[in-house]
Amino acid sequence: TTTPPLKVSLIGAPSDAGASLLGSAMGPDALRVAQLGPALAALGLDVLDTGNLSGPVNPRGPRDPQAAGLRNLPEAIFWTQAVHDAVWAQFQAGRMPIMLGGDHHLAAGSISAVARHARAQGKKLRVLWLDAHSDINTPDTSPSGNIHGIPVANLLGFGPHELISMSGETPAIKPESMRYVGIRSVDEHEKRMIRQMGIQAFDMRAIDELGMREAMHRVLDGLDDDTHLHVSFDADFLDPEIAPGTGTRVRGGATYREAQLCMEMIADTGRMTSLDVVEVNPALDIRNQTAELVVDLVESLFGKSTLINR
Ligand code: HAR
Ligand code: MN
Ligand code: MN
Ligand code: MN
Repeated sequence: TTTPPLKVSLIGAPSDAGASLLGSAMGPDALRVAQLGPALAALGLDVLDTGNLSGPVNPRGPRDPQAAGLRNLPEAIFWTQAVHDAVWAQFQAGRMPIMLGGDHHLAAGSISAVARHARAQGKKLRVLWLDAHSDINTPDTSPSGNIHGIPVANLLGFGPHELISMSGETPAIKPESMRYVGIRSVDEHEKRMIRQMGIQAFDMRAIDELGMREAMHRVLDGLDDDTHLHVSFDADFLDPEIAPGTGTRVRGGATYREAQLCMEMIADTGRMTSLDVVEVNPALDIRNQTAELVVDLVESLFGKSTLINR
């Protein structure tokens, strides 16, 4: 007997409204140029590219006192809702959503839909946040006013009402669902928030000390048939030497081999049910190498491996 192919849907979300440096809005197309769809199809997946959502451009707004000091809040609200709706629609169609950003503010939309889906199925949720940053500022604590620095707080129920209520009035996720991997640029207020909420974090120091293998073993511990696994992959998780095409580079990120092992261990669980790929910025890249690297890693996330054929 043959198992039917996994059905995945690419959802382009070309918005950089959450960032100060423009260009991640071209991320979905950079990933298409790097052959994301064909690469996944070659692994045997049924791939549907739903194209790009449309919405407002980044108006490069100032910090707005009416929006608790955030920039571009109306645009971020529009995009977050659009992404929520598109991700929800793909779940309804029985397909696995892959959201292509765009900057990371969009994950408040994708993951709120994932949480709604998990809740509707009576399942638990685990979110892996692969990033240099913890993205858990609140409007009050954000040093920049950039909304890509706040989506984790939004998902936990902190922030402007429109960014926290897509999936209902209760917070989309609980702190115990979250796992950080690779963080190394965390603001003081964010550290306090992570500690207060008891969020499990494997920062780069933990990865240095434990190795990626043991870190991922712990991150993936306790997943079962009743758990939805979402991966939110920010390109700046990777070391900037190998992934220069992203807006907020932080030295000391995951090496190529560390990132491969991380992806392979997630694939081995067979439990990933949704994915974000964000912060690829071709305007800052050299010959699309960052998108190409990200595609290579996403292939590993879906089980491409050196020796074992599925
Ligand atoms: N922590 C900083 C801020 O809130 C920088 C956030 C940068 N965020 C991203 N996403 N690139 O991970 O402004
Ligand atoms: Mn991020
Ligand atoms: Mn980041
Ligand atoms: Mn390849």
